[in-house]
Amino acid sequence: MTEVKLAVLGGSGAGKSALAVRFLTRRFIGEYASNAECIYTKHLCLDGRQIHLEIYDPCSQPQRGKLSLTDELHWADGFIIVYDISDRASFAFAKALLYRIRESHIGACKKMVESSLFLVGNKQDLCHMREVGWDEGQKLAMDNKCQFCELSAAEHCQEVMAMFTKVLRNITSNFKVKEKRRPSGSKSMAKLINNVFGKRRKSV
Ligand SMILES: Nc1nc2c(ncn2[C@@H]2O[C@H](COP(=O)(O)OP(=O)(O)OP(=O)(O)O)[C@@H](O)[C@H]2O)c(=O)[nH]1
Ligand SMILES: [Mg+2]
Repeated sequence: MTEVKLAVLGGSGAGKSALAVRFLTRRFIGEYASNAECIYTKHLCLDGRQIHLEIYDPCSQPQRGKLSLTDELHWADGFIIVYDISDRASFAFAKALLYRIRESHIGACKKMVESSLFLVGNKQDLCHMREVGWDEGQKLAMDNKCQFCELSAAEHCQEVMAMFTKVLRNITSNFKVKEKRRPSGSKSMAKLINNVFGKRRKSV
């Protein structure tokens, strides 16, 4: 069983919970509790490999102020950074998050970090209220060498499934490279960090 930890980060109201819930249940509910962070867990099979997935969905993140992500950065194997295409402030927040993640991984294998990052422009169905151009999202992703897509958690079930699957595939192929390089040792440290970084858990 491969354990994968994925953090969905972004500004308040960008659609983090909507995306996570869409992937886990294939449903869009409309309103999601935002006063508590949680970790959803799910077992799935990807390319014949059994995966125990944990998705961290934080509660509302202030768009201003100090961006402290130390716990998340240690915990997660990959990140989905979400912004709302109809909210420029959320794009600025996504930019700051990307910068913070990349900066914290200086020294680590760059390619692995880049391939486990996905920038998502959510709420594409609100394109009549668009404040962030597709090309701006694409450029930010290119500058940070991460993957990018625009979609709508509300309307695009298949796109959401495909985006999560792509991230998971990249993360598990990173694991394969790591396994070859370092056969043991990292698991217990990950568990230790996980214990310190205890969160409310939900099974879906
Ligand atoms: N039109 C539209 N609304 C969306 C979409 N995704 C989410 N929303 C709405 O945007 C609002 C915020 O969505 P959430 O998923 O709660 O956003 P969040 O990033 O988890 O917000 P916090 O937990 O408060 O930080 C809700 O009213 C959702 O129904 C989308 O693709 N299209
Ligand atoms: Mg939320």
